[in-house]
Amino acid sequence: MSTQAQINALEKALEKELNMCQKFAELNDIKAQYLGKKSQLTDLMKAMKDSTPEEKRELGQYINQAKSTFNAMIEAKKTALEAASVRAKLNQETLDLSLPGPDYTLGQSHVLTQIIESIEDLFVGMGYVIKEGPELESDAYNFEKLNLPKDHPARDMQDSFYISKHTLLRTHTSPVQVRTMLEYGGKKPVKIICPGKVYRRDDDDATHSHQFMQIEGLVVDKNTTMSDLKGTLRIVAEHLFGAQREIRLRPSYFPFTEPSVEVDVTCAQCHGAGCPMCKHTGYIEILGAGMVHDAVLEASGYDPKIYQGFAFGIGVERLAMLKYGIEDIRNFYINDLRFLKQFK
Ligand code: FA5
Repeated sequence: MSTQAQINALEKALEKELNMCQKFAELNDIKAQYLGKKSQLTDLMKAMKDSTPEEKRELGQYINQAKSTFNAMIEAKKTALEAASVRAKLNQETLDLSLPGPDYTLGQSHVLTQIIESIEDLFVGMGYVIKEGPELESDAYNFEKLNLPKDHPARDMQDSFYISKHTLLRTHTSPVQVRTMLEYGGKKPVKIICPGKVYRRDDDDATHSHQFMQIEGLVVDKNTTMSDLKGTLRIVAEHLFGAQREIRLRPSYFPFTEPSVEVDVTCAQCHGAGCPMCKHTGYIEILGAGMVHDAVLEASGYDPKIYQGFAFGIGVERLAMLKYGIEDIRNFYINDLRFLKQFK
């Protein structure tokens, strides 16, 4: 049989085998059988060695042509097998779009975060800048520069957790007043609020916690007056509680403000009649405030003859309790989802 005839026969045989082949593994065997070292095509190549140069050229051409034809046939089969396998997989994985999806629960911010964000929005809208300060604070910033020298009796108002002789967990957010005024270098006006955690050695009860949150506010400028403070506090109270809840300013004492006031809002529980939640006073205290003391302005680089300021420190938990009528401050910290989910 001529070489050409043998090649034709091989091609037919290959075609037949490929038609029957259903698996990739079989395809590899077929390739070895028709194109490998022990294939008939290789035998034909070897047999060429006894031919004349003329015949060699002609036979070589046939054989090379056959090689690329066989390769192309095998590759085509490979592509067809791959496509069939993808089709089969897709058929298996069809989605049933009518099935209900998994039941995800959408979380929400903690109620205290919601209150803080709402107050931040209010103040940013009035041109205030939001500042932060460290929770681990120096005695100098927490007390001394706020007109509370060492051994001053008013330090007893805020029992503290000392970490070392000069370092404590801040008892209020007021040190951020000092930090900001020093940062501004006594030259430009200040208009900031500062939310954050504070710590005191208070005994925990329905309205006191050893760790709670405050929002400090500070405005320093020329011609700042007590009526600016009062107007600002009224805006805060109306923003949170609406116009119908009463606020009252009580004269008070803070070493870092003069004059000083404490601001109370009518109790959410009894609306002013008196109940255990408000200790039968009808009001709950929400913040301390006042005009920044000259000594504090001076210690922070501001000349009190040119600049005046007002400041306030809001208790965030107390605000939330008043807003939503929550009876016990400890509810905020115990992570009971039944409680937290109410504030979506
Ligand atoms: C202060 O902390 C002052 N730094 C506030 C201030 C700032 C006055 C600027 C003047 C100028 P006071 O100790 O009253 O003040 O605390 C402020 C508010 O924090 C209180 O009105 C109350 O709402 C809240 N608060 C105080 N102690 C606790 C506590 N143990 N648990 C929860 N909230 C508290």
